[in-house]
Amino acid sequence: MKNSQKRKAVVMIPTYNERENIEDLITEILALDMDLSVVVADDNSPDGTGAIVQKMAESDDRVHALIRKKRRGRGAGGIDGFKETLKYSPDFVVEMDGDFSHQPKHIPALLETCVDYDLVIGSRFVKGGKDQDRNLVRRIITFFVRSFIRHKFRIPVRDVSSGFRCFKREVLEEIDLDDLISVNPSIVLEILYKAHLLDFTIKEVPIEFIDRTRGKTKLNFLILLDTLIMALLFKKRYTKDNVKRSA
Ligand SMILES: Nc1nc2c(ncn2[C@@H]2O[C@H](COP(=O)(O)OP(=O)(O)O)[C@@H](O)[C@H]2O)c(=O)[nH]1
Ligand SMILES: [Mg+2]
Repeated sequence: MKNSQKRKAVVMIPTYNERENIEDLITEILALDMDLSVVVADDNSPDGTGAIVQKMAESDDRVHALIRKKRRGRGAGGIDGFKETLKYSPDFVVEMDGDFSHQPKHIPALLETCVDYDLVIGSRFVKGGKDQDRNLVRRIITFFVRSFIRHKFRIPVRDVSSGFRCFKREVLEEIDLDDLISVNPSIVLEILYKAHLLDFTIKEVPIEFIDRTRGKTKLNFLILLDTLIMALLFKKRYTKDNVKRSA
């Protein structure tokens, strides 16, 4: 038995309108031969995603539905989702999207590597990683956003915007989830940046990112702009001296 398999991990999935994906995704995650449970942080999706998860939770105590009614957003939902996972005292917390872009088959490698590192990023841009071809406009935009951010933040990570990752519980406890300013997807970078300033060890493992085939992306120009503005704000907000472990 591998090291990570003896330990308990909770998978946290923020969702908004993932009705076509969520049940199959949870089923695939739970079919992995590991001690996993799942927390879905759903923003009261109009398409009924939350109800699907609640129904699964009734018959499987590894499934937990957190239905949020206030302050919708990928970031706000993720923060509450993380807080919920900590209630189950996991050794590890895996974060992933609910649209199959992040494939459950990569979870074992994330967990295994997280035995030796505090934070493990599922990365498209290390050897062996893949980013499925998306439309040219989106690739150009994200290329520039990522280059800008890597340059500005100087984090030794190639895939700074990857939301497929695994934390040792201590990282989430010490990062102070009540002291984060992102409401939207910039949360991914904000948490990574804080973890970096707190000197947690970070490792990337390759993943193959595939485009969603069901449901719609929530990314749009406004969200992208929000991400850039928030990034500039928290770059100013946090320094090595003022970011302290909250434990
Ligand atoms: N809780 C919550 N989850 C969200 C929200 N917006 C997006 N998500 C989820 O965040 C993940 C990534 O979103 P997605 O639209 O696929 O963005 P993309 O992968 O950048 O195209 C998916 O699981 C979404 O369902 C939101 O407002 N609240
Ligand atoms: Mg997606």
